[in-house]
Amino acid sequence: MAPPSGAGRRVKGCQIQRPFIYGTTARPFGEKNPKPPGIPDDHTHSWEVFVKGIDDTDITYWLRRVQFKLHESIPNHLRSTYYIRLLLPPEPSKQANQRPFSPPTTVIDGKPGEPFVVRETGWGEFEITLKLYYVSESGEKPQTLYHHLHLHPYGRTEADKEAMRATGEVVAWIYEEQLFNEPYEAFYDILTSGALPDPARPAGAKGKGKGKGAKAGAVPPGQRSEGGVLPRSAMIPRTTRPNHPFSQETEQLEIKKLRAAYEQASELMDKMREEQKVKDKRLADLKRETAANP
Ligand code: SLL
Repeated sequence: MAPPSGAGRRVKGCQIQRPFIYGTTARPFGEKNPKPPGIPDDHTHSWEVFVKGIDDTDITYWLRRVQFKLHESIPNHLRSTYYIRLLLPPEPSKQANQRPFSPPTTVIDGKPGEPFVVRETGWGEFEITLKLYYVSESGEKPQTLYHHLHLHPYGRTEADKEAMRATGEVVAWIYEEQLFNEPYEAFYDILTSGALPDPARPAGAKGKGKGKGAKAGAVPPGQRSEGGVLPRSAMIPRTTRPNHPFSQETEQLEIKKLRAAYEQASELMDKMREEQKVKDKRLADLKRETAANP
């Protein structure tokens, strides 16, 4: 792809990685999730599909827009979500008992870190196509991801499904890492402009966080947030917290599981090798016997 104007050269031998999450969350309509007026009778669930930063950190400095392609049975099935911080005119008032209008393009106006999201209701599962558009400085072509919308509890075992059912939510989230290979210099500068304090959290109070003057939740510039993640960094949180399942802790658990599986496979292979040896010996004995007694 031609370099964006003014992007300059690429930073050779450099690879920058940024974690993010995408996926769907679905909730059946019922007592805990009452069906709003105007929603068609055959709709059984409310659901959302999203792309967001790990630990809800802002990713709009590298991701500009997400286009969600939904099932064609859904009105305006192509949805585009921009994240631009500007003031929007107030929403037109909704008429009672009418299906809410779903605009094809949404400009999110919220605090940094809010997800690129589409919220919908429906009755069926299908595959969603997510097209990620990067900031122009990156010179990157859009990337397409596919994600199955799960409305019904799933898992390898009945117990897994039951555990998911008990939460009242069907969560299908994927942890992903975006790699930027040899980024253009201008983009490299954006990516590495320094881990910034989260603007949503007030900067560090005087008195080094001690005493009455310390504001609750204050994060001095350049220091880690509670989850251990600095905006504009490649960090993942240290520990798992509610609604933040991807962390160093999860990673360690996965590594442990992989190690255990590897050891189990190695043991099985050793056992099979031993069995093979016995069989080879038996075969050689039989051949010898046959040769001796033709
Ligand atoms: C299925 N192959 O049969 C899938 C199709 C389509 C889901 C699922 C429509 C919602 C609306 C809706 O839920 N479509 O009317 O907006 O399961």
